[in-house]
Amino acid sequence: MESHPIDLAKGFAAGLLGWSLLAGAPAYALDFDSFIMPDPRNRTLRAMFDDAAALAERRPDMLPDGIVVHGSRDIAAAWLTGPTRRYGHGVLGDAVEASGVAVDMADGRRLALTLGPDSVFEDRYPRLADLDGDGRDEMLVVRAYLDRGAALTVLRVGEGGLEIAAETLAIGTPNRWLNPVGAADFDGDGRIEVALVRTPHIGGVLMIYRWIGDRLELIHEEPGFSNHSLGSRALGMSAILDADGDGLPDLVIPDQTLTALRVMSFTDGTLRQLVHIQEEAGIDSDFIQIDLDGDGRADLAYQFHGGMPAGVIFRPRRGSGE
Ligand SMILES: [Ca+2]
Ligand SMILES: [Ca+2]
Ligand SMILES: [Ca+2]
Ligand SMILES: [Ca+2]
Repeated sequence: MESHPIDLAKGFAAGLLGWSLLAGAPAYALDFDSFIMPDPRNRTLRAMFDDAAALAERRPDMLPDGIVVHGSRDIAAAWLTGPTRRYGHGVLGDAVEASGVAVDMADGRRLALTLGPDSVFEDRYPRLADLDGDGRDEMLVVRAYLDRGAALTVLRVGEGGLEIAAETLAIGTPNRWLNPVGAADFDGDGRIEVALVRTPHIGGVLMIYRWIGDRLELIHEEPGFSNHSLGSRALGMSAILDADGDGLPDLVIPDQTLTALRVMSFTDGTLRQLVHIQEEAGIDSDFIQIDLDGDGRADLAYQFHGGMPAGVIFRPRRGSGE
């Protein structure tokens, strides 16, 4: 606690809850504390939620509100390029979207890909992830077709440069969007799954996919989620972390009201809610993974509308499920 930048001693804890898995499953329990941060002026917190530093890093022909992401594998940096107004949807704060993506490779090459006129990247940044375990990064980017709405696209570095490797089916209707949650091996079978929320503003559905050939194949879907507030530039309103301590990554995603968190596991082809955390106001920021109680495991911080910071500390307890 002493080494922690946030003074939790003044915070108040609420919502302590025990939970046990169904009979026959390994017994893990998940407790949590959810609390308002004691001091909204806390500099460390403010710095975490302020994306001014991220926005200050620019590249040629970059999307105005785009962010440069940095990788540690073969892709050193990636960003969206070619601002265009050809898709007048504007759910991310303006109607300027990207028509391309560029990367700086670790070996010094700069590669780029430009979409045709029938689609844009309706996103702020590519997400780097090694989806097939070959040690090289792929990129997940939201692509919106002018005539059929959004799809999630996997880009990779091929022999001839950047290429589109796989894609979900598009939603099917113009001006329908999706927001990625991320990629992880949720069920521990050694293959990476990809999660997103389809139409987060109008009845969000959590969709889980696997990359098979040139497709992202849908393997599970469940309604009752949202991870974006209409018009907001915050796209990271969700998290992937091991909340219950069973060694498998879980999904933390707000419900449709954006006033509660749903902590979900996805194992054996089944999505289970580990816990539901009702908050005191609407959440309106990226989720920041930070170890709030100093136990070496990630917790979450976020902000309510108006900027009040809040947090959730996860407290997994092995073997206490019965
Ligand atoms: Ca890869
Ligand atoms: Ca898996
Ligand atoms: Ca877990
Ligand atoms: Ca912790």
